[in-house]
Amino acid sequence: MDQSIAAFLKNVTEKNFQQLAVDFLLHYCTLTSKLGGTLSPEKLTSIQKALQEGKLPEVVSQIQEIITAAENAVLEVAVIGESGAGKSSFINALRGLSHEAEEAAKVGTVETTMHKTPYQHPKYPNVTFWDLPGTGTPNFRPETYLNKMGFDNYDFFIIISSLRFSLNDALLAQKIKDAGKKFYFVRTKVDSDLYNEEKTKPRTFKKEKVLQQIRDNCLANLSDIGVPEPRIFLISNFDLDSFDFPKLEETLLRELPWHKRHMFALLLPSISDASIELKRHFLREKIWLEALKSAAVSFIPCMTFMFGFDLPEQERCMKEYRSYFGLDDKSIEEIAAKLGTPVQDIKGRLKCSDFWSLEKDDSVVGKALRCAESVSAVSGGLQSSVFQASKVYFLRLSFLNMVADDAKHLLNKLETANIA
Ligand SMILES: Nc1nc2c(ncn2[C@@H]2O[C@H](COP(=O)(O)OP(=O)(O)O)[C@@H](O)[C@H]2O)c(=O)[nH]1
Ligand SMILES: [Mg+2]
Repeated sequence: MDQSIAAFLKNVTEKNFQQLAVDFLLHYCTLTSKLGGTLSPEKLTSIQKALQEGKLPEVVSQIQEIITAAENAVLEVAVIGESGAGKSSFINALRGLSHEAEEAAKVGTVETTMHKTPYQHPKYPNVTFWDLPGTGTPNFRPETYLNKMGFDNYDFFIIISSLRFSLNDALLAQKIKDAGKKFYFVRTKVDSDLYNEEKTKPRTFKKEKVLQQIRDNCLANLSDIGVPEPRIFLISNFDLDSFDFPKLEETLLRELPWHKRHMFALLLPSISDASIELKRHFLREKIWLEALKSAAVSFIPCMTFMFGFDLPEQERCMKEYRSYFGLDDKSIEEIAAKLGTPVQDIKGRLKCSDFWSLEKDDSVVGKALRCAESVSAVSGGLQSSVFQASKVYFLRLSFLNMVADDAKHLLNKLETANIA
């Protein structure tokens, strides 16, 4: 049973608002990952204050505002680099697409234009990656480039190179900085560098040493061209989980505005236990905030409403979670093809893929309902709105945990087969 919701209901019933505010903050901190969640420190304080004063309608409206902003967040990412640097590959990786997928950006095509090309995320239409032409094109003018590219629209800039960064990259970075926006240098193809080094110096080859050399060279290169403290991430588009990609993800997440973090966490490809856990954290936070809101609503006279979470809605919810973690039917088909295994074999190993047999499983749905009953009993009997809210909470939570555990299980299988 989730103590936090039961404690919330008990404290509201007993009008123990001081305790309510303390519990809220304590529980929120245990709920979110070390990278924080969707609530800014200011929002946390302001919800806490409303709880302390027993202003439940205000709590409801604040939480609703946060959820709406997180769900509707728009993310526009600019990716700049020369033709061949690995922009298309990087964009496809972030969109969770293989190069052969129909919607994938074409890899290995030589660009000569000065146009920008948008690539929408296949699952999150509010997220767009923009492939921007490199700064090495003959027509490049740092003064006009950013205006031409619609500078203001981007949340941040990724400047990509597979070799050295140019003076024009440095000028661009300065302009981005002057405008108060964030940029990150990404050095691609480190897998190739390692491969080449190992081939040419098999006796003395040391992976860490080569990576350090690449890093030092990039830093020296950027410092030479006037970027004082650059942040540089070494990656391989063929092996995202290795090298600095996880660090890049963390850094971007930390530096995004609070309301955009939920969307960003969802779009990250489920390529490591860490990214799966991060998604679990953000989704758990949302489920909890929604439960808190519903619990608060049920104590506001005239505001109580019945909301259903019937079977079709539960099925939809499960489908949504499967999609977030890359366990939707289409993704499973792709994984099956990679593993050379029939789709049914993979589905048979995933608890989340058969919603209807899950419905009959007492350890899932029955357990959630029993939890909901015991929680709502705390507030002085089975008030139907409280029971409904608790039911939604426990069901969603158990669906989420099931899907996240399945995603980890499948990842482990892919890693064992060495094709993650
Ligand atoms: N070894 C290796 N090759 C890469 C990497 N990223 C891209 N490539 C290859 O580099 C070539 C150019 O990549 P592409 O994504 O089309 O670059 P773009 O022109 O900047 O869009 C293609 O053959 C890619 O397969 C990487 O991280 N490692
Ligand atoms: Mg390209």
